[in-house]
Amino acid sequence: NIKISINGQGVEVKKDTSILDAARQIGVNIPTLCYHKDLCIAGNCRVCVVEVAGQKRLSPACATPCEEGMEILTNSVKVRNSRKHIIELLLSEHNADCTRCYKNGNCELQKLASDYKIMTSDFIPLVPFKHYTIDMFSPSIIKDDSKCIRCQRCVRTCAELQGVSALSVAYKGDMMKITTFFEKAMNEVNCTNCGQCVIHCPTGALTERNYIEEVWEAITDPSKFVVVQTAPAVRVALGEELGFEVGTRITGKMVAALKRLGFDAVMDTDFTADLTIMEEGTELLTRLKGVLLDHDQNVKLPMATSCSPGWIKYIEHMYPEYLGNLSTCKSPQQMFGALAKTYYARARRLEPENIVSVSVMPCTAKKFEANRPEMHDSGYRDVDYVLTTRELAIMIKQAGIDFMSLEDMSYDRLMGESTGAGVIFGATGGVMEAALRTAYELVTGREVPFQNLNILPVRGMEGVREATIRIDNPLKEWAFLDGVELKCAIAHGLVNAKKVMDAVRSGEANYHFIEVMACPGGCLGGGGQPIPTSPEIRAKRAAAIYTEDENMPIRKSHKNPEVIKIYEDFLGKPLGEKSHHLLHTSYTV
Ligand code: HC0
Repeated sequence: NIKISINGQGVEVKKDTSILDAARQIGVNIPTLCYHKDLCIAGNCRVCVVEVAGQKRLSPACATPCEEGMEILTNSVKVRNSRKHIIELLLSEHNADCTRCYKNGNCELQKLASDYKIMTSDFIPLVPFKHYTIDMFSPSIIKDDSKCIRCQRCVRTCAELQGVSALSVAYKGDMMKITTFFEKAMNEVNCTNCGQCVIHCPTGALTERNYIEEVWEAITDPSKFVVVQTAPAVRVALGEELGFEVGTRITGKMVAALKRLGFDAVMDTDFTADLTIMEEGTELLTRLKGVLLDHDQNVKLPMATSCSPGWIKYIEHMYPEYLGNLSTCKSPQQMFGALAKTYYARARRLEPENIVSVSVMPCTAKKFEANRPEMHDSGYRDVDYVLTTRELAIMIKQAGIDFMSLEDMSYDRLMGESTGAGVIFGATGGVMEAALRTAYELVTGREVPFQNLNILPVRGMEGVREATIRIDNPLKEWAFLDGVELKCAIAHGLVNAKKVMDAVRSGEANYHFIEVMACPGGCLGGGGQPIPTSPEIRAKRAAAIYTEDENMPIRKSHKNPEVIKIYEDFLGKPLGEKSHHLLHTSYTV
């Protein structure tokens, strides 16, 4: 440990602690812009400058390690003047039309300008004299260069967390900009639509493409029957936008709010998550049979999960030769959409063309997924509009609903019943855990004891995790699996997916089953979730998901009564003809 002083207060810190972290340790907040806990240090915005005794120049607190005896001032006149100048300079290049900005109220630059009471404009505003691009071609993300402060958080996010590098820095000096390959539109490059850039952008330069008005219109149209589904990870994050502590579960209040908003039926993506387990689990067993028993060269292993649309886009761009390894299952969102306009329509005697299918997702890539040409198997567009968690919070606020005081309500029936297995889809490793709970029982005919339902090796926040499950004494039908060690891998954040896929490609890894979620932490850290994000926030949301699972009366997908019913009444059996038509697809580049 070393001793330093901050604003005259002595503090002991570990060697190499940054001045920024040392100050936070004693409750002194130094403002930042380019700094983000998820990312490497850039030190380029200079907003966090501090004065260190004996040094002529100010030092960036995020990029300066503490040294023994350092005397630091975080709020001297010199620091304040410099910081104000930097904010003014940033504002002179920023389209500060705040009242008309989508990020109004949740913009870090706006907050800084407010905290430092920037009332003057000593610098010539550049915005009126420059040509800026506003890219609105993507169904998921809007990129508005007039709001960009060139902090490069998005560039680092796309490279470091996702290994995609769709965004990069081009040109120099005042021409410098954040752009794509050959300055193409976001939907023409290798962007996966994950939206991690959106939740790491401090301003309104990157935002989700929102469909709030379209959904309001559908709700108020008396000829439309509007169904809404909510993804597993929304219930542990929506509360953050509406006054609750991070990690609060608000499932019942969310359902009540959706009913108040005027949706005709409020249902649960977790139901189709359970259905996915039935379909994907059966597909895995069929593939294992094809390889291990029939030695069929055309059957591909490892099988990879296919529910994260950012991951699908990534594999299409980066590993197209492995497209055949993706499970043919559509994501639960899309299964839900296809069933809403077929199974549900038939049961409720509704005309499918009058059904508007809305989903609330923690994800911006789900907007892209719903827009894919493959997703019309109901005969219509399966999911009409995708709202993020943030968009739902906006609608709740617009409707004047006092969210805190809402009484809990339950999902509507038919496609609203779910299990703990469906809930944990929202956390990295959750699909794997849910699949293992069901596959073990189907293959062995033995029940997983309640105390063994938490499959801990697949949980956690390590970027890549591996687990081996040995199968002993299976039922006769699965005798070829006796003694087989099922090798599984889990990756979250596309940079980690790359590690797994490179190991598969080089032959270094011989997995049977891989789960990939495009976003750090899985969907709970999705690009449509409340801002800010950080490792601590994601850990709290994950804990809430596992608590939700433990509180569910049924925790295995194959025990979901509505899943059993849909096979009896409509689908027949997993991988049957109807399932094949409605619930499965294949992707081509
Ligand atoms: Fe997910 Fe999903 S779990 S991708 O992370 O599988 O977005 O929450 O809705 O579809 O169920 C996101 C979350 C979903 C889907 C489910 C899967």
